[in-house]
Amino acid sequence: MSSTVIGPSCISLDDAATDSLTSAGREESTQEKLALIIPTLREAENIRGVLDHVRSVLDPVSIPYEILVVDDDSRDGTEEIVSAVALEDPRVRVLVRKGEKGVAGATLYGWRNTDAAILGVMDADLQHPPELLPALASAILAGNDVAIGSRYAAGGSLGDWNPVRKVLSAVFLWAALPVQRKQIRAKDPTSGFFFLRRECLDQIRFHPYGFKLLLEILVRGRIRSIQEIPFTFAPRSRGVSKATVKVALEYVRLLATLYAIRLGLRRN
Ligand SMILES: Nc1nc2c(ncn2[C@@H]2O[C@H](COP(=O)(O)OP(=O)(O)OP(=O)(O)O)[C@@H](O)[C@H]2O)c(=O)[nH]1
Ligand SMILES: [Mg+2]
Repeated sequence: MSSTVIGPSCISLDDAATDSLTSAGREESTQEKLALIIPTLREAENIRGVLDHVRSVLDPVSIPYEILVVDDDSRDGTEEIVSAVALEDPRVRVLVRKGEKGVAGATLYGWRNTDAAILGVMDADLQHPPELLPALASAILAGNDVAIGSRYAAGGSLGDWNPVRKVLSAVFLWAALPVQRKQIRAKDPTSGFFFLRRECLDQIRFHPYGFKLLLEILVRGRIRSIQEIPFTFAPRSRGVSKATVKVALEYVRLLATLYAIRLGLRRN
């Protein structure tokens, strides 16, 4: 199934405005269904492989699931490839956003368009190993609110990143430390590979800035427990990186917003 949307600038999962969810759909969210979002921007070379890989590891897990590819109007064939897979497998859907960019917004948009109680996100370029998905799902089913694929937990690693990117990542991490609540402080709060319970996001309007949605969830979500599961960040499978200076600046903007909220200088 394919659909096209234009989204808002501040996003909550409770807004009735743009969703395709019905009230009946919301009632079903008590089921332990899992929805995995894969945000894409020009990932035509990777998307078929990641969909096949993800389904092969989730199929043996005894939990109903769906995969939503949220594509920001790539026009490189990504939409067509996912639509073809969706014809064979109704658990796969593609949503195309027009006139919007950004991983955080795309992820929130996907979560708004599913009735699943367990929500997840992973990259399309196989840098996040699909083999970790069952462990992330199990961590939520075991009672944790958030399960993080963690590059900084013991046993995890950034892989073959160049030294500049490693230093930048460490600075990002350090800058995010004080804004997190002491009880809920993750080793890898900027990971893009995580699962959580939908109820943790109730009544919160998120800022869809850049790539680091997890940090805002940790700071502002209704979270009592997290589990981090280590992994090694793999090299990009194919295609071109979308991690640009603009994305780094979006992170600074998000941090400034979160600090202002924590210090009581703004409400949202
Ligand atoms: N929908 C959507 N997806 C995006 C956007 N920017 C990046 N993505 C996707 O988000 C994921 C992460 O982007 P990457 O370019 O892989 O970023 P990265 O992993 O930090 O950088 P590399 O290590 O160079 O790959 C990929 O699946 C991208 O296709 C965007 O604006 N919209
Ligand atoms: Mg990548």
